[in-house]
Amino acid sequence: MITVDALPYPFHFDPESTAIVSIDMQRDFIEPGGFGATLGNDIRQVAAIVPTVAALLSWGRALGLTIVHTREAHLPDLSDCPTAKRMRGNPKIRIGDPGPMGRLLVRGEPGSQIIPQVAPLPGELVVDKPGKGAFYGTTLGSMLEAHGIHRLIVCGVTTEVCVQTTLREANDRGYECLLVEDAAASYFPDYHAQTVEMLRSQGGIVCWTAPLKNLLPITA
Ligand code: TIU
Repeated sequence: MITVDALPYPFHFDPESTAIVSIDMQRDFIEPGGFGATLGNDIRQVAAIVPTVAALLSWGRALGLTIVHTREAHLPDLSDCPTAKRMRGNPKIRIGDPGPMGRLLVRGEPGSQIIPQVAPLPGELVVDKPGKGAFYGTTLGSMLEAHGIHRLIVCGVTTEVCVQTTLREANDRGYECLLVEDAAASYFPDYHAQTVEMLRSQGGIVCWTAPLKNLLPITA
């Protein structure tokens, strides 16, 4: 077992049973004109973590971890998008509508593609998810089971929405999870900080947290 200096206490993992899950690092959340921007958000907050996520993925690849990428993206006929989700808020364009990067939050459209700096390499797992959590409506659970994965090292966007929902889903399914604090971001820095604090409170009620610098010294 490898030990990471983490909060609220050290996190242990072995490379064979651990996956990095990189959540929704797609153009729709990070680039101008995407879903995140249409909701009125300042995308600079989330774009800032791209180099940190890239460094985390490089570290995980060198260590031989399983790498999973998720994308929040609906079927082209929107049959997996509840009307309630599509109608929520008051955006200029809605899920499925044409935008500067193709149809918003739809599978296969340019906006649903993971940005090049943190894109999947051949052989890495990619999960399209209709919800905020990566387990809901996907085969992620069975994929992880097939790979013998029991621990998840999690990064991506946004901390209090898809990252937090995925961590809670994973926790309820028995996975031990480490959130890499500076490899996750919210459009709202305060929400990020509060979510990190909340998740690791009460003795790590949902997960452990650590900054990337605590992982990088660990080498194969
Ligand atoms: N709006 C927001 O903060 N996030 C999302 O809608 N999806 C993800 O977090 N990926």
